[in-house]
Amino acid sequence: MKEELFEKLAQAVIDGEPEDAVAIAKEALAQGLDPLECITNGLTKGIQKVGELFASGEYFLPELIIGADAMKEGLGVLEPALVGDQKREVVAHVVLGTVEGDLHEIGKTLVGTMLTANGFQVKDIGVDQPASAFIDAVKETGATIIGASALLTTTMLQQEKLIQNLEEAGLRKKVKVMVGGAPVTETYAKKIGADGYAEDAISAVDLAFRLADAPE
Ligand code: B1M
Repeated sequence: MKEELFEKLAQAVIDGEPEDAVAIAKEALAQGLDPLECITNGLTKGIQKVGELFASGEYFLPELIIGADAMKEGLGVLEPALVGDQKREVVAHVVLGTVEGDLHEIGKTLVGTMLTANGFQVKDIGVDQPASAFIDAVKETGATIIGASALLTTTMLQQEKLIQNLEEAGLRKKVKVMVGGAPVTETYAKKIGADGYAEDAISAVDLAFRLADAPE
């Protein structure tokens, strides 16, 4: 039953059916399924398949867009269940965004939701954000962690630029930088001088706790 609902969620994304994604996500929650499992084993599996079909030339940009829409609508139902309404002390302030030239928002937003659910105060500055926007947000919020997401091999170079600009602004020692996104690797993160790399939203939370030097 559980597996069947995960498959239906994935299929709604593959078919680009936002209404189905919403209805199935609601049904899954009503049945008491874990929202994170629904995201990772359902919606994410679906969007990965959409990515594969796009890469192999079977899907084109419109399918990519409607698949992402279906995923976002499903997340709209599941993410609030993830965060809950628990009140607790702020672990650390985080500025989170997708780097300049990059419009991919789903993974970044999921990382933000998971951080929020775990007690971080997250300022999500959105997608296609230049280094200066991250720096302005750090100055505004006093954040001690920056999270920079990149989904394209071309835009991951902006993560390095961000670190260089932080140095130039005299902020590098005050702020830890975590990087992530599909093409990013641990090796690349080390090469550009980031403080950490996380493969997915769950490990991003573990990493943020380490960077904040706080107990989980
Ligand atoms: Co785009 N796209 N896309 N796309 N897209 C990819 C990334 C691609 C791999 C597809 C493919 O060819 N198989 C490919 C990149 C190739 C490359 O550079 N190597 C690609 C391409 C080529 C493009 C365009 C150039 C297509 C075109 O126009 N011809 C274009 C670029 C636009 C731009 O950004 N300037 C483009 C556009 C789009 C859409 C706008 C249509 C849409 C995004 C919609 C949106 O976000 N609102 C889209 C989508 C949906 C994808 C795929 C299919 C799915 C991305 C996604 O949402 N995944 C993607 C294929 C793929 O990744 N398999 C693809 C689900 C999400 C939960 O996972 O984002 O990986 P992900 O995030 C994960 C981890 O990476 C990690 O945690 C998340 C949760 O587990 N993570 C972090 C992410 N950020 C993190 C930050 C952290 C830590 C962890 O710390 C700060």
